[in-house]
Amino acid sequence: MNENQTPSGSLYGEHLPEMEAILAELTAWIEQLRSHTKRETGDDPVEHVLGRIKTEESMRDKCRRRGIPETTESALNEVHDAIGVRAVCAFLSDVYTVRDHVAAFPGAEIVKEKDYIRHAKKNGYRSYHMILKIRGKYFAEVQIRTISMDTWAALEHHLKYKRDAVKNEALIVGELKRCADELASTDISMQTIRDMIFEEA
Ligand code: 0O2
Repeated sequence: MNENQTPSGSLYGEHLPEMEAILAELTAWIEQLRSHTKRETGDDPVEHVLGRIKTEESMRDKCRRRGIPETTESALNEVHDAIGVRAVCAFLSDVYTVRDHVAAFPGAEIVKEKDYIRHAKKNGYRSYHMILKIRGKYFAEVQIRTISMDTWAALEHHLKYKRDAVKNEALIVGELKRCADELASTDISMQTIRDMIFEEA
């Protein structure tokens, strides 16, 4: 998900301005949590937030992969990540703090939630995913994860596109899984240390 990607717009048609407004509001909502928490505790629960409207090309690709027509109806109602936000946090507990805050986004209903942190995918992928329906009309996907999960997902994503060109795919897949599990274990240790430091004496 690249920041500031601008779609050419024809698939989204007249809906694009409202989608962009929702994206800006959702991002601002998370920024509000950051400034509030920083004021209250001195800590920032989020390292960075990225938001994008899925490019037209990427939306058409996704429709083709899913065997659905490349129409506004598909882009708005069948595919649920035309509006996408990713929040990256330092600590596991922050992921769930952000989750609760996003769940309270005005006008949003949670239509799907997947905790790939407590239930990691077989390849080692970890992240918290939410699909929101906003103002009863527009879907948005929010991904919330730690820095290490984010780094891992970016590396694994390259494999998806290079699969035919890489040698030793099985070795790479195995090593990625090992790294994912080690990173998950480190995330838990870091959280434990943080909790101990902030424990009331
Ligand atoms: P793209 O090209 O990124 O837009 P579902 O129908 O809900 O069961 P779906 O739609 O795949 O399954 O949703 P899921 O599993 O919540 O995944 C949504 C997005 O999370 C993916 O987008 C990826 O961006 C990311 N993601 C999920 N699994 C993996 C993974 O194993 N590795 C990495 N690097 N990212 C992952 P898409 O749909 O792939 O499309």
